[in-house]
Amino acid sequence: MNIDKIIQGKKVIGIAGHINPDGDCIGACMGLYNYIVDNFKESEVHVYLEPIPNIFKFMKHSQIIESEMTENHHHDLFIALDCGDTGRLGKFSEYFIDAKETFCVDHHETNKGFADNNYIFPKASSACELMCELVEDEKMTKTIAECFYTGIVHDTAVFQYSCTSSKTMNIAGKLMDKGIDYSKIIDDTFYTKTYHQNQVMGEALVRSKLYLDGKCVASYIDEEAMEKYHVLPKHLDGIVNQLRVTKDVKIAIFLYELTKGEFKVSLRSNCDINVAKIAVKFGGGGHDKAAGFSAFDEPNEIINRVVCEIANYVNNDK
Ligand SMILES: [Mn+2]
Repeated sequence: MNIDKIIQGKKVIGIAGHINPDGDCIGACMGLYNYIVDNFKESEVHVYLEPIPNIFKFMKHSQIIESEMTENHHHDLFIALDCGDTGRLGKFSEYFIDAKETFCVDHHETNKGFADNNYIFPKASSACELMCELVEDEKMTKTIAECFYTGIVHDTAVFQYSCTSSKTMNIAGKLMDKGIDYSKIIDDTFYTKTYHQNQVMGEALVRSKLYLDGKCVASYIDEEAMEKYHVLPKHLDGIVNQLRVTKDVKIAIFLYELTKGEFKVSLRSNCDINVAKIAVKFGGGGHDKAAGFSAFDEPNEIINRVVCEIANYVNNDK
């Protein structure tokens, strides 16, 4: 499949990613935006995303992102990136439903192919890896490569997760050949944390508890702790990954209070247990090694319910 054929001749194009946008979804949206404005000058393009973290604002033209539906746009083509279903588009699903033609590029196992045309490969590391397959290599500028590289780095946790394939590495190598400052992208967007972010991570680690004979670890950060350390939910990236690398732990659970009383639950697996299946049981979704859902309850109640569910799997796992 070639994305040029899908874009060709479309006057008004909308691009959107999932709610709580991460590096992969932002990188895919901005890489595609830059690709279209460079090569399809007759098209008008809009990118719709909730406000993005400052670390991703280095991506060229990220200031054009529209976070509100101020005007009633009608699109000839609407492209959903890194979204498993229309619900993940949040309010922008209205634009998707209204569009003349739709296209979806995604790597979520739970994606049933909700667009007119779909490019869905659950084995791909990231939506950005799939975008690299869809665009024409000679039209890939350094600017576009920076966006897609950022997405791959974030969804693989710097080529660490098992979703990283030799294909991922080859694509990343091609992006490096475009002259991007890859170590700066990795440091500035992935590893660098503020003092307060490090402190709240410390708090989450101190609070963490082991379950199921040490095969499972869980922790949470509520509003009170976020206030104490002057951080917001979007500043808690990386905590669940640190929990995950606890020795002998197979599954890590991390909760944070998204809005009053509502917790976002992140699950990470180090083994054959598919956490997407567990997340789906609680109304969420994701990938086999990284998944999540939202729940309204006391954090310890939620943890107990998830641990009970995991117990069914842990005993059968090698
Ligand atoms: Mn992704």
